[in-house]
Parts: sequence; C-alpha cells; structure tokens
Amino acid sequence: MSEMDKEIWDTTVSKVSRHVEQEVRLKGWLYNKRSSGKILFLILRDGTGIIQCVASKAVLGDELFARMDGLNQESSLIIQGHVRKDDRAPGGYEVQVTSCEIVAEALPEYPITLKEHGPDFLLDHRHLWIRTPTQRSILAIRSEVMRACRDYLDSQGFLEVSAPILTPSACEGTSTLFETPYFGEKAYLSQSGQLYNEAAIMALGKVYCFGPAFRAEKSKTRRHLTEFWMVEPEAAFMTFEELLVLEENLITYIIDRVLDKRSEELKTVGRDPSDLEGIAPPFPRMTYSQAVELLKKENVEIEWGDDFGAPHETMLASLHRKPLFVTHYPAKAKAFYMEPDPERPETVLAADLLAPEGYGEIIGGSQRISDYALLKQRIEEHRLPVDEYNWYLDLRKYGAVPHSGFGLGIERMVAWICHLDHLREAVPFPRTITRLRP
Ligand code: NSS
Repeated sequence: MSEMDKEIWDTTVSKVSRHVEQEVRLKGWLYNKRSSGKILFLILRDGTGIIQCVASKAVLGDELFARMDGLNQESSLIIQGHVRKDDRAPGGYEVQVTSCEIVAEALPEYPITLKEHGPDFLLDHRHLWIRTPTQRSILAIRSEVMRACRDYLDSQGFLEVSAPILTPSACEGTSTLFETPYFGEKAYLSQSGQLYNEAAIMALGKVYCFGPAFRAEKSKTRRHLTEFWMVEPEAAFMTFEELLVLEENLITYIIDRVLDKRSEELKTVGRDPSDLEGIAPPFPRMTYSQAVELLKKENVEIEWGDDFGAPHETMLASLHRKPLFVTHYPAKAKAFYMEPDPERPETVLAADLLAPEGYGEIIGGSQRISDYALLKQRIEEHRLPVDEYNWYLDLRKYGAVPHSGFGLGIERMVAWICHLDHLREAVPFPRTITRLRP
C-alpha cells in the first residue's frame, strides 16, 4: 500500500479536506446523532476534530441501520465513506457512509450531557469531561505551547536536562514543601529544577528543564495548583538584560505558534485571535518601586517591601495589552539566590512577567548570586540548612560566572492564551488542595 493509500485508509477528521471525493476510513466516538427514519446523521469525533457522517438505510441495510440508530453517545466506531465538501455541514465537510463497524457500544446515560453541569461535577468526571470540544481544544493548545517551548529553546542552542523530582532541600521557600519519607530520611518533591540547572550550565552552557513542580500552596486561588508544569531555561554568562530579551522572545514565539497552528482550537475555546496578535517585543517594563508608587496613587494598600498579591498584579498588568515586566524587587520579598542590583543592593536583579487581562505572573526569573560569601550569607539568613546547599555553593567555588534563568508556568500561559477562569482547566488532571482525584 502506498503512503497516500495508507493516509486515505487511516485518515483523521483534521485531514479530510485533503481527501475530497475519496473513500476514507475514520476511527472515533459517536458524539451525537439524529435520525430521520431512513437517514442517520452521525457526529463523529476522533480526537482531531468533529465531522458529520451521513448513513442511509439503503446502504447499511435494515439490521445495521437499526443498530446504529440505537447507539448511545460515546460508542466507538470505524466508519468508511466518501468525503464530500458541503458548506452546510459543520466544519465544511461530510462523509457519506459506505460501511460502519461498531467497536464497542457505550452504556446509556453518559454522565456529561449538553446541559450545564457544575464545576465540581465536571472535575469529578474529568476523565470524561476532557472529551468535550472545549476541553479537548485547551489540551491541544497546551501541547502546542509545550512543543513551542522546546522548539524555541532548542533553536537557540539550549540543551534539555532532566532535574530530579525527589530532592533534599527547598528552592522556593520552605512553606510550600511537599514532604515524603525517603528510606529513613525526609525528601521533598521539587519546587523547581533551577538549582540543578545552575550546576548543568557550568557543564553545558545553556540548558532547560521541563517537568512538573510541586507546591503545597495552602491558599485556594484560581491561579495556584499543587502540581504544575514549568519550563526553566538557564544560561551561563547571561545577564539580567539578556534574560528579559529571552523571555520576550519565548513568549512571542509561543503565541505566534498557537495563532498559526491552533486557530481552530482558539475559536472553539472562544478566544478572539486578535486579542493575542501584536504580542511582540519589546514588552513594557516598570521597576517594583515605580509599581508601588502607581498602586499607592490608585489607593491600593501596599508598602514598599511587600510582595504583590493577585489584585496588585491584575491592576498593574491591566495597563497594557502586552505582558508587563516588573523588575528590581526588594531582596527581602524574594528567593535567597537572587543577585543584588549593584546600584541599589536592597533590591535584586529579578523580574516577574505579568500577563494582561488579570492572568498575573506567568514567569519568575532573575540573575543569580555568583559570589560564594554572599550566597552562603543569604542561605543562612533564610534559615536554610547550609549543609544541604554545599554542592550548590561549590558552583561558586569552581569558576563562578554571572548567570540567569527563569521559570514559565505552563498552566498560567495556557490559561491566558485560552482565556480560562481557572488554572484547573489548563492541565489534564488538576491537583489542588481540595482535589487529588481522578
Ligand atoms: O516561583 S517562581 O516564580 N520561580 C521559580 O520557581 C524559579 N525557581 C524558576 C527559575 O528561575 N528557574 O515560579 C515560576 C512560575 C510562576 O511565574 C508561575 O507561572 C508558575 O511558575 N507557578 C505556578 N503555577 C501554578 N501553580 C502554582 N502554585 C505556581 N507557582 C508558580
């Protein structure tokens, strides 16, 4: 069988436009159906899209037609038929069924119906809910975002390294650590691969890790998961200024990729692409001190030295259509490893990137301390066990260099792109303080 024949024989809904007036075979699930007694309209979904298949009693025969007519939603099918362009059909194409195989008949009363369900019901049925067009589209966009991260960083000469998940120490503060017994001692689920990336750049130059991160976030917010995915690039000799440029370029690349490859999915989730067009460097910037001034002018309660909460971020980011960099945070509001600003050492060379439309921080990044004595002092000030950080301090003993990196939260990025109300729809199986199942 030639490649072309094979593609026709095992095509997908997303590719039917290439096979107009040809016979194809589609494998999928029954999403909906209607019957006129002699004609059946079967709506088939196959993971790549949805298409209407028209089956007549004359072609299928009485017995198969009756069985098909009685099928429940979600029954699995292999349908063979002729592709026709039809502007009236949803999606613009339909299939005239020539034969049909029922793979498995679904039980009646599929729990997810077209009527409104509450969020808890849907989340309890997340294993089925992901089949619906909107959820499927969000997950397809998520996959595109993740691939875009890898493609962009690979194209810039970064190498992917795998950071450990089981770790003996904290990267982002001890209050959100997940503890687990580890053969007679305690281990923690990784909050970030950053510290290991810092070791890896001294071997490989430019690296990124990409994996799940865990935070026992005690607060119940729309923006926090206890398990989320993060891509974390890190590069030796990269300055703070270069870091911000890398962030802008990565975000722009991701947005362009989704606009290019996932326009159908954006439509399905109800996102107007023009909201995202025009997201291009340079992104606006403001220092933390300028941001505090601005917030005070708007009568928002904040004191210099406080970290921003969701309302602060939302207000600041609403000033622009593009994401906003807030830079030079007070050292005491941030993690232990951040390089002080030589001009104003009570602040650090750190930047958060705040997405517009109330999505808040999507990236946290900084230049890292490269001086041994200062880093040790910061570890002590943060009351972290120095012994566990000796290997990390070693990196400052043997050829320290200025270096920088950041972490982009995948669910925050997807939530912004898809205009979601809550991060839990941006991940296949969300984990929050109140949800471990399914
Ligand atoms: O805590 S961060 O701001 N920074 C770090 O973890 C650095 N160690 C990363 C690095 O420089 N290599 O988290 C980075 C991003 C943040 O901007 C969010 O987009 C996301 O990770 N993030 C989260 N997403 C979902 N849920 C929770 N709880 C969460 N925490 C951070």
